[in-house]
Amino acid sequence: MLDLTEDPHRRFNPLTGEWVLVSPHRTKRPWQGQMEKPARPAAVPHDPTCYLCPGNPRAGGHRNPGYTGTFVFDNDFAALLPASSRETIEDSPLLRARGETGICRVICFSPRHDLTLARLGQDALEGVVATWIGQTLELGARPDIGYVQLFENRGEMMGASNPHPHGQIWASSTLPNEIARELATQTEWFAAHRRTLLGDYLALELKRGERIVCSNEHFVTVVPFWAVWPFETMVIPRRALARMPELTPAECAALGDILLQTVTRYDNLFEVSFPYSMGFHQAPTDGAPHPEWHFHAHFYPPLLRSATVRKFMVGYELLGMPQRDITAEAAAARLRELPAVHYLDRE
Ligand code: H2U
Ligand code: ZN
Repeated sequence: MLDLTEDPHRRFNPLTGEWVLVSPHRTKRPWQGQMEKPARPAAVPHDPTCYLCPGNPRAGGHRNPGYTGTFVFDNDFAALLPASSRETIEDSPLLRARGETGICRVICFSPRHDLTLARLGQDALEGVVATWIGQTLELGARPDIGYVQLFENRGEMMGASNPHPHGQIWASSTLPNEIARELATQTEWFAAHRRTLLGDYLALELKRGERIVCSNEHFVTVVPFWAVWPFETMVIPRRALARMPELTPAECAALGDILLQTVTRYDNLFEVSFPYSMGFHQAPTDGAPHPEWHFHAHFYPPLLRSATVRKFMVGYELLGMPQRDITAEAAAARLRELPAVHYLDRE
């Protein structure tokens, strides 16, 4: 009998169509490799050398206004440009290239240099949600934008360049790989069942409970059955909706709340500013309704067993397939049992 808590096995990710190798018996191996230095939140509310703080200069001669809520600007080092060539070059079927256009922006979540999403407070978080919605509407309405990716890189370990609370938007004319994959799998599921893939998945998770981290009236955070990163989670709305602007006011508030609950637990896990890449997956902004698409967020955090030992995607994972040691159920149980109050706000 296969024991998912002990025996090596594969788990299937129905959103990407890929498998992950799970090796639960390996969690006890010793670590003599690189140790990360634990991330501490910035100490000062305003840093005169920070290019995201209000009133400070940025690259390229721009200066930030004295903003008080969120602040969005065009990335001074944009990876995509709105007016570049969209030409196709296919001299050979083995040498194919296409020009890609788009718009990249930076969102400051708060004027406060020393805060993170976990400590912004509910009102400010709802302001961030409103900004994400506004940007999705504005960029998604453009005929040259087919998809709006909202994301946050947090912590040096994930490549964030600055501790000031901020996220990015990359809006592209074509669909990124992950979105193309999720579109295909969700379309296929909807065609077969007339319900969304993630709606059916969430119903299963709610029945079993073992991978649920936290929830509220409108959202649930789970460690997905097929998680690759040790403490990977997904935030899934109970109602199937395709894009962020379809959230009702009550759902917007609930999204702020579930993000707060989720990142607070992350920070409490090792009592550090927990690094991750997170982002929202919404339907393409092609004007179609996309009833198959179930809006959701992914959190991909790299930390493994302490604030100083991280997971690397190397070796077999690069050459074969992703692998994890701690099971999704064990990771969910640890996150679920953590206090809901941030460790820095505890007496
Ligand atoms: P990350 O911390 O996730 O790298 O995001 C910061 C972004 O800010 C990064 O994409 C941009 C970088 O290009 N940036 C500016 O647009 N202007 C600046 O003056 C510095 C950084
Ligand atoms: Zn700052």
